[in-house]
Amino acid sequence: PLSRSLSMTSLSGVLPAWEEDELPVEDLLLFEVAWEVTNKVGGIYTVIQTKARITTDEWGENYYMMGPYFEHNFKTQVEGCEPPNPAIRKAMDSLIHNGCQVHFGRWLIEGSPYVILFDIGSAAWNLDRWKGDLWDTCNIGLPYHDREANDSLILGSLIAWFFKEVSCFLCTIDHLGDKPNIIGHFHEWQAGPGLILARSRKIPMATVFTTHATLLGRYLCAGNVDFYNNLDKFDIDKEAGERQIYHRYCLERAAVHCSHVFTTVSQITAVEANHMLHRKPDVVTPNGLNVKKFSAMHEFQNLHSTNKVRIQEFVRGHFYGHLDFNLDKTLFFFIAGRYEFSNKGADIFLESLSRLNYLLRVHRNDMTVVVFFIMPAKTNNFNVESLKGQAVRKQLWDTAHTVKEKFGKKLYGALLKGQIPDMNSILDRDDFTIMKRAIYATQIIFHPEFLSSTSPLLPMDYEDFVRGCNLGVFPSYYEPWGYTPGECTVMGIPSVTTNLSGFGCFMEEHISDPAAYGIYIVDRRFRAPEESCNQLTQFMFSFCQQSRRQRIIQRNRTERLSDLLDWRYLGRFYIHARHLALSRAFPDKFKMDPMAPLRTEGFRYPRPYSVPPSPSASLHSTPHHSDVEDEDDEPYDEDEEAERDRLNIKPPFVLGAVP
Ligand code: U2F
Ligand code: UDP
Ligand code: G6P
Repeated sequence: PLSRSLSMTSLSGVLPAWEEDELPVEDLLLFEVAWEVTNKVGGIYTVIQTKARITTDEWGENYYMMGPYFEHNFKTQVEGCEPPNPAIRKAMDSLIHNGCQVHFGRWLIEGSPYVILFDIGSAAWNLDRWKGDLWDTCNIGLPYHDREANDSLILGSLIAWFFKEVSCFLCTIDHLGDKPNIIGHFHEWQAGPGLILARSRKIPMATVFTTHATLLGRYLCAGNVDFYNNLDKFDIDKEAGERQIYHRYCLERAAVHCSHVFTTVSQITAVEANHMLHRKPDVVTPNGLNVKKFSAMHEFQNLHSTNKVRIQEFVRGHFYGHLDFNLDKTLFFFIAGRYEFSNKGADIFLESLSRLNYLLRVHRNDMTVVVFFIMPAKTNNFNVESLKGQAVRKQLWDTAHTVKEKFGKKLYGALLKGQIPDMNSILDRDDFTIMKRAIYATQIIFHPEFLSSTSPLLPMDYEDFVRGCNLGVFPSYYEPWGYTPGECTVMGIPSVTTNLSGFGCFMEEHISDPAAYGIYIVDRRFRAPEESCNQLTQFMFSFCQQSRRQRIIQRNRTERLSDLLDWRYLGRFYIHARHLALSRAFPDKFKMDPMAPLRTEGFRYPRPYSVPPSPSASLHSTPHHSDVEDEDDEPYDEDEEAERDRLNIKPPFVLGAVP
């Protein structure tokens, strides 16, 4: 959803150029397999969908995505058509003649990639036989009740069968030994069986397996375990068994070990995979975005402004009757993602907010912070009242009651003694604290659904909402990559991330002074939770102390990092992985220097030109420092700073050297 624009400006000269030998794509067929092709479940959908365009640009008609067929998804997202390639037509026919449904079309997203979708239900009658095959080939048994694992086996069996047919057909038309070679790129354990079966049947193809998280890592972290300090101590077979995921973990581990090239989405997940799956990834393939560049430099600032007005309207309605704060001096923070309370760091966020509240009060800061929790949680039914009336008002009502009771008792006591009580001391500090807390609590808004423009509560699309906010806060504990802060970045919205998230580590590695660019990285690796909370509080507090002008300048800087997250830059890691897989599967035909270093290592974005050398000073260092919130409200033209930053980088970077 981030980008629909086809007119893109070229990438800035800041990023390192990297020449990978071009693959003869006209003599190759690339298949990318994932459960989330045309099927939104979580973050893998974002990967597949945003990457489509650069891949079709490179591969044209020789690129196919494969996944499960669901009627609704097909009807709403795919335009059915005839496969242009006879090998694919033949392979599909072969499955169809054996009673399995396979659908072909163009996925209606940017790049319009071809998709081949397999109807799981139509092939389910083979399940028992295929379970037997899986057992015979690799001794992995799937339990009767695990629907997800059974479905992944059906999909995998169909896909391995399909590959077999394609490769047989290619052999029959091959006269001079010049038949196209096949590359299969499989994502996550649900795509694992296809890879395992294709390899065990010795189908001639190069394979890549990418994992976006490890099963065990996710389970262990969600279970309140000190994960990162004990990576090498877990008895992984036992842990998997105790969590009833032993068979899934076996599928994952087998796919990892069967692939020619194994990749993970971040360095931190690479380390995790080495311990949880016992293979060190060959390549790290970070997640990119399809970045939309506006022709007008300040368009994203204007969008911030217009969407902020919409959020302000919502807040006005939400706090109707008790809106005792100035909306012009109000900042909007938010967290969004799956409702994994501690994995996503909602726990330390809440704690830090209460500390922030304290700091804002003791420093008599006149800013108000309104915080949104956008997380799909269980709801019975929801309407405006359920949020506005029930939850929020009830809490205020309860507090008022408690205080009223206490007040009444004291008043009664005084009257009994024939006195009129001192009104200044009738309520003590604690009473004020509960009242403040209740008022404060009303400034957290929990939105138990993902956003949509048709929602009756906050009718905005997620992208518009993000644009209207001031800061995204994502203090995750378990986060192999984490798309949400990256999405903020390309929209020019500052965000908080951690050094336990793939994204946070990536930014830390490639930016000299991330905070100056609006990327705040909480240390959750080398500090106790208590200290991480304090650090997060400090980040938020400093953010609140910035003037409007400083925020505008910071947004400009944030947006300048977009190129680093663009698939046009990050897609090269996929290119590298495919090349490596070909060189391992077909060493006679595809050569590659096994020692060739990844040429982006050591690259770093320099500190913005206008920021003094000390990082601690960076927050307040802007070309025209101003403490006055409303002074000079027009967007600061930062083109000059951007240009100077670019010119200052000569040469853009030195290979292998960290400045
Ligand atoms: C990784 O994220 P994933 O999307 O793979 O995480 P999963 O837990 O496997 O899938 C998302 C889950 O969220 C649920 C959905 C899935 O179980 O049913 N869900 C939901 O219940 N309601 C919704 O509206 C949306 C989702 C990884 F963890 C990230 O760090 C990476 O960024 C990502 C991409 O590499 O892969
Ligand atoms: N998201 C969304 N609507 C919302 C909130 C979030 O579509 O209201 C999307 C967000 O844009 C991001 C994804 O949900 O692409 C979450 O991905 P992330 O990598 O942060 O976490 P994952 O769910 O993959 O662990
Ligand atoms: C954009 C607009 C400005 C507006 C500002 C608000 O930069 O172009 O006109 O003043 O947003 O920024 P703030 O950080 O206060 O939400």
